[in-house]
Amino acid sequence: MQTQVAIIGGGPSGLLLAQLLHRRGIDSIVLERKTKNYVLGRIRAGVLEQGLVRLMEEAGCADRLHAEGFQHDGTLISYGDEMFRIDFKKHTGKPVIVYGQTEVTRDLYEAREQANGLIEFNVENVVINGADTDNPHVTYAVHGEIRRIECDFVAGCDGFHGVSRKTIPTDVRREYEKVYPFGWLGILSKTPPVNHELIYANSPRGFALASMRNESLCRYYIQCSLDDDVEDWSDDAFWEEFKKRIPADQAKQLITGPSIEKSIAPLRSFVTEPMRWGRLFLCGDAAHIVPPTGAKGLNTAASDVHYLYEALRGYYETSSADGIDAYSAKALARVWKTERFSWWFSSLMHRYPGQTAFDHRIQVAELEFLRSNEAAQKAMAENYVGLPY
Ligand code: RFL
Ligand code: PHB
Repeated sequence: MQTQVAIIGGGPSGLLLAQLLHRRGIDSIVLERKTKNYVLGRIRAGVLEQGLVRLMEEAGCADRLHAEGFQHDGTLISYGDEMFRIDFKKHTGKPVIVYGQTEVTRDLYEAREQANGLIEFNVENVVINGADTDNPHVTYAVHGEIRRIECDFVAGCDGFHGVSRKTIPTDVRREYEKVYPFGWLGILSKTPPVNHELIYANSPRGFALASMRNESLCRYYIQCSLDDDVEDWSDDAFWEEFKKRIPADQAKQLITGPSIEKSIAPLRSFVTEPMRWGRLFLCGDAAHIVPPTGAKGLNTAASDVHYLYEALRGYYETSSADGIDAYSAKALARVWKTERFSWWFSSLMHRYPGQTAFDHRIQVAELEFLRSNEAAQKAMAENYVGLPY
């Protein structure tokens, strides 16, 4: 088979890139290791920056997002029973949109199907060959049959555990990592949100987050130990712990119900450099991970897709390699700023094992500064709604 861009990974990065390229007449094939239902079953991000909304519009996939997404003009931050609001609209003029990653992915799959875009599911043993030459090709197996794609470029959109990053030789690749000593236990439940805005809570018992998908579907998280087993957390135990971590007046109005999904995610900051090797480009979680505090993972994947889409358009529409040559540096400049924000917000909101009384007082002082200082609120709001690209 032959295509212009071979895309490894059918998550949101790969699908969005494929659909954007398609609208400009650039051909691609997406290779996905799992089934479509498996990909759609992963409950992940819930907060979209305007940049991602704009890309979904350009991809022709934003109708449902506009009809069903919720505009949030601010967020709530609590410590103990104190709570304050960061007003995004006032400080930046921009809101964020609450719309699940599952729905973004579903809309993109639908668009790819309507456009008869080729997505190969259940692929195994993907190997990227000749990425440092002018003629790369990708081989893979489906149901035991070996297949081969000749292409101009390879987009590595295959997440943290994919093959693309590992294709870049170790003497070229530099990795930066910070692993946090806790995880997030998350549940999804068919209950109305405790508040119409998200609550990020720093409590003496650890972090909690009240998020949502719509007016009858909630996504709540609590900081947990990395040794915890999800099977050991009953719904009742989750609700009891969650209530203790949000302000008492919020806990009083919390409506609980059975969970329809429950999982534990570890927290990590990770960046690989460079994000391009010859004709291979890394996008999204394949190149970097942020802890979920601040909702930046999917949104940072979207900014990579934007830079790569512009680079490939430049190549095919005006025969310019400038965008391609600048891709890694441009993407990384923004990635590191979102890494900093996610690390800062995580450090402010969680309890760390071994944290001293001094460390805690510093957290409270910083929260009180944020509560009372307009410049600090503006900096927080600018990062939360998304840095420009
Ligand atoms: P994905 O979604 O991991 O998709 C990669 C795809 O590649 C496939 N794959 C392969 N295919 C072929 N061959 C191989 N060898 C392959 N290896 C892997 C995989 O099956 C998969 O389908 O990466 P992508 O597209 O870059 O998207 C990134 C986002 O999924 C991720 O950044 C976010 O979910 C992170 N995240 C959040 N981001 C936000 O912007 N806002 C949020 O509110 C937010 N909340 C979250 C999150 C992530 C979480 N978890 C569980 C990690 C909340 C949580 C709990
Ligand atoms: C979510 O709704 O899953 C979510 C929202 C905000 C975050 C992280 C996750 O910071």
